[in-house]
Amino acid sequence: MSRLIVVSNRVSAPRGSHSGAQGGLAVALSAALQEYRGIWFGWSGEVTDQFTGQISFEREHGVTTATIDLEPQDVEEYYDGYANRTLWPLFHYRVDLAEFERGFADGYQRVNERFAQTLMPLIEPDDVVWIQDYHLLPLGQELRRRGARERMGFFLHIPWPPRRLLSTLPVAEELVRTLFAYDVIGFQTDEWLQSFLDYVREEMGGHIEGDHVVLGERRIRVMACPIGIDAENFAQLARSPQARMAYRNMRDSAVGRDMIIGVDRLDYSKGLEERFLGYERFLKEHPAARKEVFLLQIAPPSRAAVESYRIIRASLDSLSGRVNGAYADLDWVPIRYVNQGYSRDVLAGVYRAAKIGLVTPLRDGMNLVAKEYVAAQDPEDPGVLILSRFAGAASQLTAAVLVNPHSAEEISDAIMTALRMRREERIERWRSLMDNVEREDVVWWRQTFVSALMGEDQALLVDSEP
Ligand code: GDG
Repeated sequence: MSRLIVVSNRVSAPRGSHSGAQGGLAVALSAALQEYRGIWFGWSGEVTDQFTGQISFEREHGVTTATIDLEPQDVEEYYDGYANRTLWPLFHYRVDLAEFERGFADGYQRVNERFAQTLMPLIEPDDVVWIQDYHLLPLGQELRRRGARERMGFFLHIPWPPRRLLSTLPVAEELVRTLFAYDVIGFQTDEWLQSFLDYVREEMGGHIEGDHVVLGERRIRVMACPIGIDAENFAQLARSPQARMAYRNMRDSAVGRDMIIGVDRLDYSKGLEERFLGYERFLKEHPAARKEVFLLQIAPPSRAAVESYRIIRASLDSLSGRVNGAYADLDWVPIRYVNQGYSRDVLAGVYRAAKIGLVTPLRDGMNLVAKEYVAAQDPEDPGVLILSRFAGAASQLTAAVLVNPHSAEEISDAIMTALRMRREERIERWRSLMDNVEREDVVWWRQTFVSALMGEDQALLVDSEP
């Protein structure tokens, strides 16, 4: 059987499949690596004065991780620079925030070469290589240049921008061309896939043949393969002792009011300002409903080295302060705004205690918080998910109350609709959401992608025909 080599910017060491602290993606990839006796390769998160290419191996719970340290300049140009100041904003439709600097592009290229150079000796014939996300777009090509002939796939976790937007990136075409080194490319949704195809067709003269795209000599498989969560595990987590305690604490502190929950990395793509403004509008338009609710926004800071993240943080501090200043009373604060992270089991209990899950990104590859909120609900008395139309998750979670996150009126109306929704309708919508979250879960995601990568999906399709 082939081994699987997973490559991502950072590696999260597996800490046991039921650990409350571990993220869903780490669980998913660890499970795949256990099954295929694989290696997970990436940056350790550590810096060193001089890049040596020395690999640190660790083995835990049946998974081998292999990590390298980077130089400070690498982190500045590749990670904080090209990945998070150029590609991230541009791919989230924020060309106004995207910084185009040759130094960033050079650093990005250099680190991708460093990844290729250190990874190459670890790859054995028959291995299958699966590369994750926008940090490593050209890695496949760098591996091919060094002689790799194994099957290689790439999965993009974030949106693919529309053609004309991507064209604003200097050397966009060269970057896109590197993707043709892969055998399979996966996107979260059909919308992102179509934008990619549009670019390849219109800007590069490629053409589409069924689920393949052809450019010159290269013919590669493309697919929409939405990522899911470990639904069963998350639903169990929501019933764990830690979660129950968090649930009770939240209920006690709510003193009979309904909680609206938001959980996001502090990122401008998540629509936090728009969410606060929508909620403020609700408070303004519905004075009688004011003290029935409060909004708990959990937003752990991220990418603090990047200026646009410091700006959004300051602006949220002031916006939450303004709303609370205008509406708070002796015994009530409309927004509880918390800038720290919590363990996954506590988070699960908090989701379960919330009457409304408010998920309003302006643009999001998928959004796993929406799925976690659904999985954590009590089937007898579920809460209501309000979800942005511009999250990848909206293409699957159509039974949510869908909103345009740019419209404060729509957010305000949706909160009112959710608060007044009868139990039968909440159960009906939740059942439909949960069916999807359970069916297209994270195991389905990785199996779908990996079988396409191994060229087994055609066989599976034939086998499953009556
Ligand atoms: C990228 C794409 C795509 C958040 N706060 C805490 C915490 N979290 C966890 C959530 C969730 C994860 O972080 C966030 O995942 P998202 O999917 O919402 O967003 P990104 O981080 O932007 O992820 C996204 C994803 O990749 C996967 O492909 O869905 O579109 O942007 O799991 O629960 N976890 C803990 N404490 C917190 O305070 N433990």
